[in-house]
This record gives sequence, C-alpha cells and structure tokens, in this order.
Amino acid sequence: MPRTFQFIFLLACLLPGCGDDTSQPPPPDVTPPAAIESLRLVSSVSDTVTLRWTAPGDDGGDGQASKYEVRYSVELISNANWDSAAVAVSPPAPKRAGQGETFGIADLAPGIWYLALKAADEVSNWSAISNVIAATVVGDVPPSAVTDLEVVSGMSRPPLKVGDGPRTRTSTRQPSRCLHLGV
Ligand SMILES: [Ca+2]
Ligand SMILES: [Ca+2]
Repeated sequence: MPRTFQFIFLLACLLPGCGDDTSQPPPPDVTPPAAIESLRLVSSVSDTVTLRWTAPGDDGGDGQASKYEVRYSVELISNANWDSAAVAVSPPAPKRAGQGETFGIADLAPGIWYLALKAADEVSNWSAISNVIAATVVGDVPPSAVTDLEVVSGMSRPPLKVGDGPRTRTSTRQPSRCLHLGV
C-alpha cells in the first residue's frame, strides 16, 4: 500500500467511530414462536369443528408469527405422530401476539378427533406443539322418527251459556242416525 494511503487509513482509524460497521447484517432469527397453550374448542356442529387460540409472536410471545399449521387425527397427537396427522387447509394468517384467532375445519367424519397446531416465524422456526384438544363430531344426523305421536285435543264442545240450566247446553251436534240393515 502506498505510504499516502497508509497515512489516510491510519488517520481514519484514529477518528471517532472507527471500526463501527453499520452494514453488518442483523443476527439470524433463531427464536421460534412460543408454543400455543390456549387452543380450545368453540363448537362442534354437524361435520365442522371451530377452534380458537391466542396468537403467539415471532420470537416467543413478541411480534407476529408468519404461519400456522393445524393438524387433526383420530389418535392423540404428539411429537411422534405429528407428521402423520392430517393437515387442515387454509389456516388463518397469524395476527400480532396476544390477539384471538378462530378457525373452522369442515368435512370431518363422525367420531372423536384430536387437534393441535404449531406456529412458525418468517424463517420457519417452528414452535413446539400446542396443547391438544379432543372434539366429538356427530356428522349429519337426520331427525329421528316420531314415536310418541298422540292426540292431545278432540272435537271442541261449545261453551255453556250463562242462565242455561245444567241441562240446557246448546249444541250443534246433529241427532244421531242409525242405519238398520234388513236381513
Ligand atoms: Ca423474525
Ligand atoms: Ca423468530
């Protein structure tokens, strides 16, 4: 290096701020969203279950996660079988940490289903599995047959008139007629 440049370089390094390099990239994001512990069942109607939980953050409980993955299975979900559980389509985009999320899964067969979810940040740091909940799906059940049908009122009788004697009730009934069949 020419001496002139050496001098300029040394002089620059004596000035305040020498060595500060603001062009350094930020440290990599290695912190996943916090595991969701607030998953709960809102309703199970027909073949659809509706879930609700509180959004985690990008880093633990801070910020905003980037995506969810909701899974369901007829077996209790754990780390061992997470990958084999069915993936629910079109989960919601995460809101900011602390806000409520609602999501429905339709077309479930009748039976008991276990459900759980994970959240990930923008570099796919995945959280641990949420709490696991169970939902009973009844499916589309037709109305049961009526087995207790009965008559609760017959022909109405005209009311008694005030002043009529106990045997002077008015009636519109026609005299009964008998049909005699000759032999
Ligand atoms: Ca991040
Ligand atoms: Ca993160």
